[in-house]
Amino acid sequence: MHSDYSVRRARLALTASLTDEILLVGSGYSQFKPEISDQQLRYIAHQEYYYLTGLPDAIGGILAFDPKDQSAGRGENGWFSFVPEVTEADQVWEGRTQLPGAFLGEFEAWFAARQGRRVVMLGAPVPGVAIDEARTAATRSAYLHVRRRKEPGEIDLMRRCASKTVAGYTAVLPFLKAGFTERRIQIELEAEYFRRGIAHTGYDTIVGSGPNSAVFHSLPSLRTVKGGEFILIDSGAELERYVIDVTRTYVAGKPTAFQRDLYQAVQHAQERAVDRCLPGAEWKEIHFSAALDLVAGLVAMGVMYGDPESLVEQDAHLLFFPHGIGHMVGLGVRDASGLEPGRSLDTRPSLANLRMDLILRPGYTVTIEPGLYFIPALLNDPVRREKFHDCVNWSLVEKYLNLGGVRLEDSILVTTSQPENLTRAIPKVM
Ligand SMILES: [Mn+2]
Repeated sequence: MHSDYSVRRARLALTASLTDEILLVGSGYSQFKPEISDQQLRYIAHQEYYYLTGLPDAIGGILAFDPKDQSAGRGENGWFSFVPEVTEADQVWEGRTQLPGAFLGEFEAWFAARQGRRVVMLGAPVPGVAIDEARTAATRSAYLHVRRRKEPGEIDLMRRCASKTVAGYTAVLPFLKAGFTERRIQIELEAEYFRRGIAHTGYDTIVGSGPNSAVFHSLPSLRTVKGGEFILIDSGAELERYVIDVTRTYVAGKPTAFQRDLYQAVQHAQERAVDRCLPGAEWKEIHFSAALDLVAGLVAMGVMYGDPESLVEQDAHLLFFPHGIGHMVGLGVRDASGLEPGRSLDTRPSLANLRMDLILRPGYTVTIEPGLYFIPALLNDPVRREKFHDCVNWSLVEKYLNLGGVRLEDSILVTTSQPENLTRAIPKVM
């Protein structure tokens, strides 16, 4: 992406409104594999650093800002970039080349010359530096808010991720049958991404068949799919650190009436939730409206009993929909979620898994991912069975305890008018 990072840095400097404090943004360190090995885990620069520099592999890099140097015209408007000095070994073993900027070894003197001043720290921690906790928290909150509205270049990258992901899901359709393993499905899906120039998936691909479709982070196993089982795939391609987040649920063969009803309940809730992604919308309301729609679906199916609104008020939806409706996505699969500036955390237990409390605005990219699951760990719990004795058709639940679940997830761009589903073209087949 060709982005003017200096504009982003200037915007942060303005937002942080620092007078005397030093701002440090750490890229973070690489990690060796926890074994006797000279191999390192894939390095992922902290997104708060990457957003300001575009440097994906400045290991240990520090971006520093001194507001006093800004007014004195030193550095690049007060900004200084310290990057690792590439050694011969780095060149020989890793093929690294020297990045522009000052060497990290010069940071100590730079920092010592500013001794005694308060430090605000973003990104990954810079070791050995004491920070002003309150100013750091406030600055991070303001920075997150600045990052939420996506620039055209960021949205363009997400569109390109989506088109590669369409190709992957399309290529895998012939393998969504009895007899193939979850691993084979992953292989066919990801091979298509890689053929199309993708270097990484946006997150570890989830493939869950049968009961595994109700395990949220079920990594692909050697389990062989049986006829009539759900196959849930949660996967998205990554380009230049930008990702989309998509889930589809399929059936190996012909769905039963019950599977179809469950699927349609989720699909209906998802469509309505997407339509609600309008500027000014409250995320919590989108979440609760979706919970209401899902519960209404379960009541219509005879899985739950009672008035949907009252069931949601009692948190009965958490039996079958125990996660949030979605989160921000873009620069990483967990992008700048969190709180609307000035808000404090809503501690209702039913919101424990909702990753943000925000008002939607044009340029925000969010996932909408309702799901309905039969999760034995929750549904076999005697406390829940007692508490919701009259709300649930427990004998029906008993019958479907191994069915798994359905989730449908798309990445949505909030605009000034109707929301745009960036991942609409990824096939939904039921
Ligand atoms: Mn997601």
